[in-house]
Order: sequence, then structure tokens, then C-alpha cells
Amino acid sequence: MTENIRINNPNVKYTDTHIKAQYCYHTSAVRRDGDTLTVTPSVSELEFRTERRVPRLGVMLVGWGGNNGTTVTAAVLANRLGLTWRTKTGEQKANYYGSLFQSSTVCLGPGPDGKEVNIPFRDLLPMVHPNDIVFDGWDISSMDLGSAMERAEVLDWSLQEKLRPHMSCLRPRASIYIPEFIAANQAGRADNILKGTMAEQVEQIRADIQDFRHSSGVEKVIVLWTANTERFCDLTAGVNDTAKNLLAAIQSGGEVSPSTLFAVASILEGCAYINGSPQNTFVPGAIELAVERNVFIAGDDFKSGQTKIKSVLVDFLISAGIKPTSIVSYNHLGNNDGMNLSAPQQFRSKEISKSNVVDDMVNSNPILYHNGEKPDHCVVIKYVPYVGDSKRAMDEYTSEIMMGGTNTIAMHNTCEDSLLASPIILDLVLLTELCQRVCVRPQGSETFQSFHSVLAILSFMCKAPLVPPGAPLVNAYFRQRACIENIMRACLGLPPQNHMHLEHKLQ
Ligand code: NAI
Ligand code: DG6
Repeated sequence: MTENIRINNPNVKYTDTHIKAQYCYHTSAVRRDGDTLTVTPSVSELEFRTERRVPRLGVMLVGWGGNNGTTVTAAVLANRLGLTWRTKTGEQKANYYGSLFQSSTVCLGPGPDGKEVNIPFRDLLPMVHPNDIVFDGWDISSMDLGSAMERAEVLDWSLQEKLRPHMSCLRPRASIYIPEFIAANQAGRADNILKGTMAEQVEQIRADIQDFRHSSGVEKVIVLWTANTERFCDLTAGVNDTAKNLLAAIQSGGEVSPSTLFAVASILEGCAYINGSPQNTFVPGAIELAVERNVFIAGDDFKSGQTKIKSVLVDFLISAGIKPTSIVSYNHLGNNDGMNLSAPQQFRSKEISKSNVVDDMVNSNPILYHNGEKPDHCVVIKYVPYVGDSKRAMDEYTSEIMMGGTNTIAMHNTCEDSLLASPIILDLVLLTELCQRVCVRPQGSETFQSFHSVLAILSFMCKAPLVPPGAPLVNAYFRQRACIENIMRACLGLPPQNHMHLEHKLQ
């Protein structure tokens, strides 16, 4: 199902190449004088310009041979080929469930019968279809993607049999391996590694990106890290605090993580770079380099299951005036990610990423939380090989309710981790690609601007969103979703979705 949207408004113009929309952006500024808050609304006239032509998109995955890498590649192939397969409960058809753009809808407004007209999210603006993405990538394990898909134990066997001829011919490129950044238990699969100095390895990654671009005929390349979680990198003045120092550290061999080396190579190639893992890939020098080169970066850490629910549930509780006082989140999983996270430093990266996700909601409610008070928040991850990719997440939310009452919500979630992460990988690259075709002319300016290099609109898909300096960090699920929807609506000159339904509420 695909819908063609046409906006009937003189402020929106369709040329052969662009959608041009005049847009009134309403905001308010608040000032406190003693006990009085003065709110001053303002409107600025912006022009949004969106390129209509959708390019042939290439996506290079770092960690291509892992559970996420193989699963997302297999899922796209299965959808492209329209595959069906037998399971013990009947015939299954390839789909993109879990993808915001492919499988959720947005409301355009009421139709002639007064009923809401909902369309696929992807149809709001011209977007790349995931079936058209060409994949490539790197892995420290040389295993071909057919065998790696089998190693991952995610997809039904009968689907694997259908996919194997298409997957086995795909082989990850050799990658950068610095053993100290990931768990020692990963050493056994590292048989596909680049040699040479750090600077030479970065040059090789750049050469790989160029080779992929030329050999596949894609017009645009986005690079995404879905490799092992690394330990945090030390932030050191003179090493990674500025773009210049970071580039110098790569030449001299200072402490630079593989994920940062990939980020630098991508930025230097003009390719957007997305970090799907929790580590601090985007050291200040990497952010500065991206800003200097006007290249998008985004992260960190896919928000797939337990954290996604947390960003809904805590938002619900706090916005309902209920006070969460303790949040305890257990996970156990048995895939390679779980094995890597069983090492303390790699677990610590994930613990940090999973623990800060309620801060914005807590800080938004000084009626419930005073003087820096926060709920107790505990995150536990255990490696249990038997459950494989079928992660178990158990959460207990305890809250204070009226008059000293206590409300405890306990939840148990079982799910294939990589089947949650794969559609998020697709959404991340598709939205990044769209943002590369959007620019905005601020009121009074002659020139159009692109979004800030730190692409905060991708926060919805990330556990620990990276935002430009000074920008608000939003974790709350529906605010993040509304941000994407309303910015896409702005590109069409449509006002933000307000859910007021005033036309039904008056006499
Ligand atoms: P995985 O362990 O199956 O795959 C990671 C792959 O990266 C492995 O094939 C490994 O050989 C490779 N690798 C390690 N270091 C590398 C390097 N320097 N260069 C190239 N390849 C390298 O893990 P999985 O399950 O695919 O997850 C990938 C990442 O995504 C992990 O960091 C995980 O924490 C993160 N993540 C996963 C989520 C999920 O729901 N599956 C959600 C949020 C984050
Ligand atoms: C266990 O926490 C392993 C992790 O890689 C998670 O599965 C992953 O980060 C997903 O986390 P969440 O909280 O979004 O389900």
C-alpha cells in the first residue's frame, strides 16, 4: 500500500525537483520574575525545501557478520524477493514490522465522512524504500553472511535455506581490531583484521567506502556501527578534544577506538555515520570534525526493547502525576552481544546508556521530584547462552501513588533482540537519508541551512540520544515520535499534529 500525498495550499509548491513549503513556526519564550512567569509566544516564517528525487542508497554496516548485521540484510533480501516460508504455525511472509516508517501510520486529518485518514509514515515525504538498499560492510570475523546468519540462530531454518544462496556470496571486508576495546572473549572470531598503522587502517576504510560506491553504483553511502559494544574511551585533552588533535592522534597512534576510527573515515568521505552501540564513539574531536565537514552523525545505542518500553512507561507515570521511585531492569541473553557484555567494561558502557533514559521525564516534574531527587534505577545484564538471541527482560517499576500508596508494575518481555534492532537500523538510515535532502531557510535569511550535523531527530531510535551542544535531550517516546512526524509535516507546510479535534468539541 502506497499513498500519493498532494498538499492543497498556495504556500506549498511542487517543482520537478523539490517540495517547497512556507511554514509558520510557533514557539514561546519563558522568563521568570520573582513568582511570575512571563510567556511570550512568537512566530517565525520558515521555508522548507525537500529534494524529491530519492537516491540509490548504500549502507555499510560495521559488524556486518553479527546478529543484527545478518538479520537486517536477510530481512531486506526476504522482503525484496517477496519470500514466504513455512513455520510450525503456518506460512509466514516477509514484512517490516517494528519499522516506524514501513509499519506505522500517521493521521492526515478527517476525510469527507469525518473519519480519520491514516497513511503509512513512509508516504509523508519521498523516502528510500528499504528493499532498494544495497548493503556492504566490515567484520573482524571473515564468515560469509550465509554461515553468519546460521551462527546467529535468529531466523527460521526454512527461511535461512531460501536465503542462503543470496547471503553466502556476501563477505565482510577486513576490519579494524583493537582487542582492548571489546571483551577478550571475542578474540576467537577475529580472523579478518586490517594490518598497518592506525592512519593506514583509516585510509583503508576510506578506500573501502570509495570502492563500494563505485562498484555498486550507489549514489549515497551511510555507515552504521552495529559491531560489539566497546569500552568507553578516555577523554584526553590534546588527543580527542578537537578535530585537529584527533586527526593528529590517529597519525601518531594515540588512544582512539575502532568505532571512532570508522566515524572519522566516514566523515572524511562525506558519509553520515550512525552509532548503534553505547560507547562514546563521538568524542568531542569527532563531533567537531563532523560539524566542520557538514556531515551527519547520530547515536547512540539502538532503543529496541526494554528501554523503549521504559521511555513509554515512565513518561506515562510521570505525566499522569504518579511518582516512580524505583526502576529495576534485569536482562539475560545468550547471543554474542550478551557474551561481549559479560565483560565489566563493556557492560559498564551499556549500563550507562540504559540508565540515563528517564532523566528528562524526571526533571520535567518538580512537583514529584525536588532538589535533584531521582528514582533508584538499577540495570542488570547476564549472559545465559541457552536463550540465544531470545532476550528476556524483566522490569519492576515501583511508584508512589496518592496518600502514601504504592503501585508496583512488573513485566516480562521475551523477544528476539535482532528482530527488534533490524527495523530500527532501517529507520535510522532512511531518516538520515531523508534529512540529507531537507533544508530550511530561516526568516530574514537569503540562504538555506541543513540540519545540525548532530542529527538529534534520530533520538527516537536511540537509547542515549546525541544532541547538539545546549539542545534539550529528549528520551520520552511520544515526544520523540511527534518530533519526527511534525518536522516531516513542516516539510509539507502542515501544522504540528495537535490532537485537539476542536471541531468535535464545540456546540
Ligand atoms: P553481535 O555480537 O552478534 O555482532 C557484532 C559483530 O561485530 C560481530 O560479528 C563481531 O565480529 C563484529 N565486530 C566486533 N568488533 C568489530 C570491529 N572493530 N569491526 C568490525 N566488526 C566488529 O552483536 P549484535 O547482537 O548484532 O549487536 C550489535 C551491537 O548492537 C552491540 O553493540 C549491541 O549492544 C548493540 N545493540 C543491539 C540491540 C539489539 O536489540 N540487538 C539493541 C541496542 C544495541
Ligand atoms: C542486553 O541488555 C543486551 C543489549 O544489547 C540490549 O539487548 C540492547 O541494548 C537492547 O536494549 P533495550 O533496553 O533497548 O531492550
